Amino acid sequence: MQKLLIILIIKIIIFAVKSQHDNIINHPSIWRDDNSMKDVRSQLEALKVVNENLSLKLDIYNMRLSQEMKEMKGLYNEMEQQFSKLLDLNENFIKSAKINDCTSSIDLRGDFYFSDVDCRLYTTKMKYQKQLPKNCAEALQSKNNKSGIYKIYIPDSDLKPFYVYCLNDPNNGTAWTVIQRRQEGGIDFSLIRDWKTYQKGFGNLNGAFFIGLEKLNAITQSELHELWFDMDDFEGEKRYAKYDSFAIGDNSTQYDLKILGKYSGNAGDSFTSHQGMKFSTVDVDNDHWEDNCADLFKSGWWFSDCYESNLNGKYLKDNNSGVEWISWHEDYSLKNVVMAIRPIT
Ligand SMILES: [Ca+2]
Repeated sequence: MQKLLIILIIKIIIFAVKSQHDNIINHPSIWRDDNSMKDVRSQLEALKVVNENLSLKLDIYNMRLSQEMKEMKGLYNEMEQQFSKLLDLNENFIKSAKINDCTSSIDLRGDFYFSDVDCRLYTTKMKYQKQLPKNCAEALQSKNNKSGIYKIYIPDSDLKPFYVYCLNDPNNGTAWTVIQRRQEGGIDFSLIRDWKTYQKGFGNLNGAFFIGLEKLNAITQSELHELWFDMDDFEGEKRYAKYDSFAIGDNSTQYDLKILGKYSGNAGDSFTSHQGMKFSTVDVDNDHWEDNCADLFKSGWWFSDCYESNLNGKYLKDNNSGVEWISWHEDYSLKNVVMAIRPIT
């Protein structure tokens, strides 16, 4: 009986172990889960590799993009420069071709860098300038010969239209353009005397002023002019000097007194000795003296060594070297001076 019980227990144990084994072998979900995990892992690994490759490619694309952006920026800058040059060339071309209307300009210019709007603005400006008088003779003809300030435009010059004081001729002749005036009060010439200031001009057209060497050159180069000095002293006497031709050079020759014709008048000739001299200022010494005449006399003039006339000198009321015309008054500063020019008719 005891033996039989032992056999029964053993059989129960064998049955239990066998059942457990069959349970493991015959349960498919455990195997599938394990295989899925493996699949997921391998797919993850594959994705990692793909991701790394994509990241590498992205870096390469970014590098190329950055390089191309740099090149494009360089090209863009170069294009801007070329475009700016084209505009300048076009402006010069329009000027040199003397184009008067947009139709002819479009025919001549090519049509890719100068718009019709630009052309119309340009030609409108040119038409406006051409309507302006070219000198005081023309200006006063249209204003019943009334002296005063007028805007003029000198054709074919580089100067924009500018204002001048036009003076009616006392003998009913051609009007004069005043280029310099000295009188009591107004701007102090002795404080304003460097080269650039004399180039540009200074003072008040209704009072004391100097027209400026650039404008004086442009006017006297446009037509042959004559020159008139009209002067008063403090004793109430009036005298004049005239020269039948007058022109000065440009900046390249330091505005030299290039042309000066025959003298006439009652003040004496105190300007011919300056003929051929370059203009001098305190900062540009073109005179023939070992020191600087312009600095000594606080003036800008066609000094030689130093002067027979110095009408841009200091305004003084005593007998001294100031606004001076030696052939009339030596060591004497004049009260009023007008320098004026007009085209020779
Ligand atoms: Ca000198």
